[in-house]
Amino acid sequence: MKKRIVLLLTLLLFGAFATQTQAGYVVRKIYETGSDGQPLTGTAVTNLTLNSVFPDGFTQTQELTEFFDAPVDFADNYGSFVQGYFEPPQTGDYVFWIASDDNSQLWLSTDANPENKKLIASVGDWTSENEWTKFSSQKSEKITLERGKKYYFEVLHKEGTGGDNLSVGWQLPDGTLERPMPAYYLAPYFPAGTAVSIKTQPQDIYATENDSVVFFVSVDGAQPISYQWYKNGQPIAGETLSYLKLSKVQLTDNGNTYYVKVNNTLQSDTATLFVSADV
Ligand SMILES: [Ca+2]
Ligand SMILES: [Ca+2]
Repeated sequence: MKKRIVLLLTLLLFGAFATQTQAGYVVRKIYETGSDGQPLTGTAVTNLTLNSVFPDGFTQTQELTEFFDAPVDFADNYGSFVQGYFEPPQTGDYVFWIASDDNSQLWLSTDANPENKKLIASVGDWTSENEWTKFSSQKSEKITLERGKKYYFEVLHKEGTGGDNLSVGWQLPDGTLERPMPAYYLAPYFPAGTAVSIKTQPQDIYATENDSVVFFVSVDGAQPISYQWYKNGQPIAGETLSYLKLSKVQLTDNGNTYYVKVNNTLQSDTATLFVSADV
């Protein structure tokens, strides 16, 4: 198992993402100033949400790429707010975790509609970065999600002083723990009516046989957004997420080409999978 993790990390670092730093993303809105023009003090989420600067008066934004893991020790006396969608890779029961300094809340909708969101996990104090098990409240109940559907979420976070961090992770139905969660499962929130455009194109991947790889596309625009991946010009049955995971690629896959059609009209660049022997 350890060897596989090292292989995967090596692949992530030197293979799949060697030519790009972005693998899906969400936007974190930062609120540094309250309605009185003073620093936004306090450690409670309500110090953010009950201030009239919320939600439109943010002072800067950050893109969380690669992982759902915000910069550590970014500042003091600020709030942060992330809206987006999870795209589950499997149908079944998921468990979510949130870790943060200071307080935070993770809200998840039963579908793509923000109105159906419910609080599923929270931090009422503080944790270290990626410290997932300090409080029982950090862990959600089991939640059944369907592959191919999008689930709206919100993360609310408030930093007072001292250390600060924020991250979200999950366990897949097959038991795989991804804490924090890779960003290719995430799509950013855009208001209804926002036109669809490709922000990051699929990139060539250089793999070794038996590696698992992920092609992905980052698309801006209002949901619902649909995807269909193609291999060597032919649609791949069931591959209708914003990312395409290929398990255990083989030498016979070397040279295969992949692209994705977004909303059945917008075609991405074509990326090539290169597979070399495991010597
Ligand atoms: Ca701080
Ligand atoms: Ca703190």
